[in-house]
Amino acid sequence: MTPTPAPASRGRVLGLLAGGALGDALGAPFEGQSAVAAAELTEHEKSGTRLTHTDDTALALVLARHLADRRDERGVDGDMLALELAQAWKAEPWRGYGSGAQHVLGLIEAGVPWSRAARATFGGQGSYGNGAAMRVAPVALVATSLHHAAELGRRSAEVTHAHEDGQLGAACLAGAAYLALHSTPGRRLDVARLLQDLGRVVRSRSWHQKFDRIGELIRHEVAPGHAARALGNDVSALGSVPLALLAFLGRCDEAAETIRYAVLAGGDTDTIASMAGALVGARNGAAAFPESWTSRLEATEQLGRLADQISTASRTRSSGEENHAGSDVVGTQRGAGSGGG
Ligand code: R7I
Ligand code: MG
Ligand code: MG
Repeated sequence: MTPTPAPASRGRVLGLLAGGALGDALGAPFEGQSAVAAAELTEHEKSGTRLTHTDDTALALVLARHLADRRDERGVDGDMLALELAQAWKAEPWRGYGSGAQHVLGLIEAGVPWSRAARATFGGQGSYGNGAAMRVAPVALVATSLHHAAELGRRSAEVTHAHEDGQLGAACLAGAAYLALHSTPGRRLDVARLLQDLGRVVRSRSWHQKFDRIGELIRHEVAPGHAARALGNDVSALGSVPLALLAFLGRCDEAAETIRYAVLAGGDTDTIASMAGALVGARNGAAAFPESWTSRLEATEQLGRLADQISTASRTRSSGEENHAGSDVVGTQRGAGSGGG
């Protein structure tokens, strides 16, 4: 059994949270644009305006707070989380929520159990959108193993995203955030190994095919537009989480460049850059981002308080803990083990 890793430093906890918020805010003006010109992004970076976040960060903050408040349980309470997500939407419905998400959260807010609400969209199959993946990274901060991270990711996802791919996207990003958080900055990241590890917790042929493609694209150092065409850059989980992984894995020690790459790939820019930003922030810490960005973040104070709360709790608890590894398998066995490609 893998021992529980040492708790992440406050800088890396904050890096994960702030990286997500930065990617979201820097990508937001371009969401839905098929391509983004470097000059447009530079202009937004230099504008000096406040970096306002969207639904991605609003809901990641809810999940982070949920985990921080329940630090003794180290888990997700589905009923409570569903309600907290719905309340955040109700308080700020203008943050750019997806149409399915608004419907599901509205039902939950009205008292419908999440298990029914999450199936009330898209012909009863539920959403395969990236809305569960975009908020999931904070689970890595309390997870005790890769499997635990993926399982917490899936459980945090199911309250709004009934579709398997919506849940696998969250499990995948949660697992990647866990591996990023416990990687050694400055030391070469073994991309093939990381993708293989993710393949063990995200057991689906279509996801394995994407992991194989990410490996190839990184070897060829492809440009953002090329990566978007090869992996997708849309609002589906399967069409966006892989691109966020690529943005991170291709330049995992360059915090700002990871976010820029994700935004320049176009499409669901706020979400893809947010997911990539959380990964690169988890590896390199908040100080790796330009001060000219972090000083303009809308949620700076909330993020700082959460980072304090989470890192203090994990330090206090760290010694002599058991490994809380969850289920070994996330998702169905459909195509599992094929290696895809
Ligand atoms: O998943 P979700 O919260 O979306 C997140 C996205 C991010 O880009 C945010 O920045 C925000 O802009 O929204 O919200 P959903 O509405 O569940 O899913 C997003 C979109 O994916 C939907 O509006 C649909 O267009 C599409 N979609 C589906 N289409 C057909 N069939 C999701 N699931 C389905 C489906 O099953
Ligand atoms: Mg958004
Ligand atoms: Mg988006």
